[in-house]
Amino acid sequence: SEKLRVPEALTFDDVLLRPKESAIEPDEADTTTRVSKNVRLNIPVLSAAMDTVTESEMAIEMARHGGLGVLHRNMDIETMVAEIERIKQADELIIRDVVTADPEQTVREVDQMMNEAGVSGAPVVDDEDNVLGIISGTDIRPYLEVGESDEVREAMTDEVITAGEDVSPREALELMYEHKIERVPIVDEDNRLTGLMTMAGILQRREYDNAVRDHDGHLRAGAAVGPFEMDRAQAADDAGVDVLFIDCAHAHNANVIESAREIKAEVDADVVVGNIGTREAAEDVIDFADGVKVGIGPGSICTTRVVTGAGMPQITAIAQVADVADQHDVPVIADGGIRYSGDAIKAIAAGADAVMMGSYFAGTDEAPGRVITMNGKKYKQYRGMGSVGAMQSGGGDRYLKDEDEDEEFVPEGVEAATPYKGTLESELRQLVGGMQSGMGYVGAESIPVFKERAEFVRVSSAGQQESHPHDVVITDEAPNYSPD
Ligand code: RVP
Repeated sequence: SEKLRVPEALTFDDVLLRPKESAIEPDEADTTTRVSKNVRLNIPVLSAAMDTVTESEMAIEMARHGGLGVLHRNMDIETMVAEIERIKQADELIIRDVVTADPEQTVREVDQMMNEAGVSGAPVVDDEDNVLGIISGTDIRPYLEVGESDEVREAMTDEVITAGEDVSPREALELMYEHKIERVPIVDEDNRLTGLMTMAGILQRREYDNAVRDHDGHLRAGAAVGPFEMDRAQAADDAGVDVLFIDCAHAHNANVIESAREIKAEVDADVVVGNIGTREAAEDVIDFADGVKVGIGPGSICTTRVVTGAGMPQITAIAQVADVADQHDVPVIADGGIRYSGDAIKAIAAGADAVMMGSYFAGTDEAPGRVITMNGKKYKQYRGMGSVGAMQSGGGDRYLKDEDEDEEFVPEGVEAATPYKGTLESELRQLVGGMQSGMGYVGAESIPVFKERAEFVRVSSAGQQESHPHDVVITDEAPNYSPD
């Protein structure tokens, strides 16, 4: 029958990269890429918009290491705005939320205040924010012994070194070294306090030399919005988000596309549309999308394919979408199903510019939620946004069109646990290192070259068995491999 003349679709385990002549050392492979038309990343990696994966803590750490975190939308709009602001202020050189002291406060009060705020010094200002002095732990200590009810005015250093708004980090550091101080209040022309620069802040920022930042020097941030959530999109955009991700399990839908188009017209941020998994879907969004996201059912916690019978194996899905996206110079993000660094680089070989991952990061310290212990092993919670638990706390419309409270959900995801992994930084090092080695095997010095040069070979199930460790008993855990 005609019906049964069906095309083949492949996924990660069906293919391997064909090794090619190479003069590329893995650590020379350049991993910079684009996630959307106007946003570049230093590593081709995004953390998933899921409530057990990405909140501000994850997003900050992702951006510091060159990738992008996409905030989930199981939070109200105000919370999301606060989260975006937290990311944007994270590595701010000039602290705007300055803890200040009053000259009439007692030394004891200020000591307590600074302890509570977790700072070790504070500018002393009058009612009009004029800087009168600066007080630090060192100034206070002698008073705590003999006169803790003395006023700050007595204890503070009144010859304050301040700087203007336009001071560069280098100039500020020079001032600090020269005067042996650790913080410089920033003032306007009338000597009124507008901010504070600290040595710790400047030095910390230097550590993240691979960070991705916007034009103002703030870390890049992504956020998910429902296809019909114009209010959330506008609020996130006003808060300075760089990339908005239309978050829909099946974006190839006329209403979703129309609404995504309206959102795109209203915001400054780039708009990535997803998820899709076919050539035709790509064609229908490619005229306005700044990026497209691919993945119908590959996610580790996803049951879409078994519940609905629909889906598209991920390597084929990526390749189909990339065929269209390449012609329009629109970046492609491969979302879901990546278990190993090898899968991630295969996704790029199939045509993606970057990969989004959930389970890979859900077990890190930076993911929301706490570590649980089962049978002596440590885990963190990881759940699908289409699971009963996640939908009950707000994510329902990703999988259902109308959110009727009384109706029983038909979940398309499960609630699970994933092994606890430690810091995101070390996970990223393994992930990106493995991807770079893949680029080395193909002889590609950059992602665009790799996409051109990479070829697949088809793997049989015998070949797949051969790929994994076999005929041995693993005695020590590798940092980048765990048997399924
Ligand atoms: P994985 O990296 O395989 O854990 O997959 C993560 C992706 O799975 C997410 O980015 C999202 O596209 C998809 N997802 C999230 N929730 C669900 C679900 O409940 N079905 N699927």
